[in-house]
Amino acid sequence: MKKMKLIIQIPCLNEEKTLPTTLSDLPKKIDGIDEIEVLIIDDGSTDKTVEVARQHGANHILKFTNNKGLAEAFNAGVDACLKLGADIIVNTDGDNQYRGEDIEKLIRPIVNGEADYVIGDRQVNGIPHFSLIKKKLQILGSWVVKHVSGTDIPDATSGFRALNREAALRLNVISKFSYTLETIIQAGKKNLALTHVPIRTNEKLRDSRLFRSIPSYVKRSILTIFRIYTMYEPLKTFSLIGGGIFGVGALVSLRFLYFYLMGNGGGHIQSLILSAVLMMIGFQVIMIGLVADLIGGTRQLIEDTLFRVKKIELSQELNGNNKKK
Ligand SMILES: Nc1nc2c(ncn2[C@@H]2O[C@H](COP(=O)(O)OP(=O)(O)O)[C@@H](O)[C@H]2O)c(=O)[nH]1
Ligand SMILES: [Mg+2]
Repeated sequence: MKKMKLIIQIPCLNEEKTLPTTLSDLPKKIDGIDEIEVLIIDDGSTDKTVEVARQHGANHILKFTNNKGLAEAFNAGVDACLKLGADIIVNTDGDNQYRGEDIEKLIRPIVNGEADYVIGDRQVNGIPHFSLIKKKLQILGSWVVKHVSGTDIPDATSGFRALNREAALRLNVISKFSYTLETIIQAGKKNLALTHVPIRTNEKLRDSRLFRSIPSYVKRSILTIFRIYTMYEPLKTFSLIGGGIFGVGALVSLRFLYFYLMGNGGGHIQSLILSAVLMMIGFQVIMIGLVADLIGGTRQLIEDTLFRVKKIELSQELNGNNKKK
């Protein structure tokens, strides 16, 4: 049977204080897994994250010269894991928020061949150190993501996730802020086998760096969801917006028609102009949707090509590595 290799990746921004605990908590052995390695992605930390990671047994370190953001770190990590021959990739946080022992539970659906992508569900409602507003926002956000992606993931912003090679090769993160929402929507739209398992969280060791202020967090999340949804459902999105504008225009024109038939059309030329303008704009927006839909078709082909190119690249790279050995 083929050997199974698990790589645990941890994106880090200045985590020298909490990284030792996080690393020592990671499992050394899991049933059904032959090798476990750890990859640290250091996103331009200005503290001793890299030294600490080395001292505490990280097998691989990917170091960015400057801060590029969590989404890019996640991407680069997944890419590196694939090149290192990972069959399963687990992402966890450097602040010891998640529990190493839950990794076994998290990867089980993948090991059993039942899922491509597994999200750890923190059961946000029960976390004592989350404020009420943070809980409500997480739940509302997850609800939106559920509907937009057509999946049933209860905790969309969880950073505790596992993916197999198929998912790792298929998902292409493009947003800058965070990979969490985007990869769920993509996985849903690309029909990957997505599932979730309940996990526990540890007490908070420091404040969240991603959830700095509520308005900025909400704004960025809404933008990400809208953008990724539109990317995969351009015609629906634009038709809805265009249809709405056109509909308002049509109602205004009905109003004009009513006055016109009552013999009082002359006094309502403004309504006529407004309705014509609205209907034209609405129609144009729908047409833009058609164009976006055509571009979306091209994107699908490009993504498929990318998938195949990555596979070829990886098979060459892995063969090369084996020969060197
Ligand atoms: N690569 C990268 N990682 C980050 C950045 N900000 C936070 N992180 C990491 O992302 C993970 C989650 O961040 P955290 O501040 O705990 O946010 P939380 O998920 O809301 O608790 C941690 O491992 C951080 O080190 C960043 O700008 N770049
Ligand atoms: Mg955290």
